[in-house]
Amino acid sequence: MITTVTLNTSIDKAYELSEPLEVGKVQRVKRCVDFAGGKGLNAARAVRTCGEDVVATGFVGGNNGRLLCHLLALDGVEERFVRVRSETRCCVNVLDPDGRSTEFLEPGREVTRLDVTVLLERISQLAAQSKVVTINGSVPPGFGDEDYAALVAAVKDAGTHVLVDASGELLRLAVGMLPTLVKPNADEISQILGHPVRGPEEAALAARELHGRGIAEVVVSLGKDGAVMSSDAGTFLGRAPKISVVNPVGAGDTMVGALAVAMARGQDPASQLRFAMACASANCLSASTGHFDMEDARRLFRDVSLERLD
Ligand code: TA6
Repeated sequence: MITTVTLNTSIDKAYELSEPLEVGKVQRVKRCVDFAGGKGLNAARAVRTCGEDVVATGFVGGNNGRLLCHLLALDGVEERFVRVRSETRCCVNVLDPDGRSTEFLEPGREVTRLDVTVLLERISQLAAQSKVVTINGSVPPGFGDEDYAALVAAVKDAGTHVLVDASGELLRLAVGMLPTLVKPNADEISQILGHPVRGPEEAALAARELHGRGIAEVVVSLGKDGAVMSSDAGTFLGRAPKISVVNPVGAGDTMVGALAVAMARGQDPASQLRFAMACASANCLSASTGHFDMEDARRLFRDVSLERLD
């Protein structure tokens, strides 16, 4: 089983426009679809699509929380959320006719100390039953740095692999806890290291630097330029075939879900990267946020190139 932790869940609203987005104008949305969102739920759907058992946990509350659980049930994902009094947020992804995506991410609503205590207990229980736990995305107000460190520690204490997809101070905190894997993008890892990271070569050096601190696998996603991974097995550059992107939102989250699947299946790091890139690319072919067709992933897998850099 794989558990995904989404502390800041969201009703993700995808707005499809018939005209380009214009600030200051009134624009009618051609098509609007709601998804159970938050990075860990995109990852959970990816795990489910790959055919592995997955449980989603984190915080949900209010009417949005009830809608999110309903949408997640339709996705076939089991949930063990902690119910809180505050309302689950919304995030809006505006899709231009040319495929450009503009996201508006709400901050999330406050959780209480009791909510945090219940969540940490839930994590310990689920981690003991899981091969891999992923911790994805931002945190709501009321969930402090020490709580985040305790969350990573609870998974490690259960002897379970922990994959973290975070940014800014949360990523810095997670790196200090030496998780099994982190998956920053180039901007996120440059923030941690304090210097710019541009392109595959610099990303490889950055990944090696974090790996050298004791993180078993460091994956740096590079968007259309692919992704690099540094591990004890070596450093690899994965490139996906060129595709016509429909909706890129959730591709990074799908990558994390697929990395968790490949790790749970005992695949070696290079195979994990190749599988994850195929799934992330397949995600970009789907109009639905954080969804992909396994047949697309299998077809794309054959064309993902993997180059060993050291
Ligand atoms: O990566 C896409 C996405 O998961 C959106 O679906 C939206 O939920 C957003 O990220 C949430 O990001 P955050 O960093 O606030 O957890």
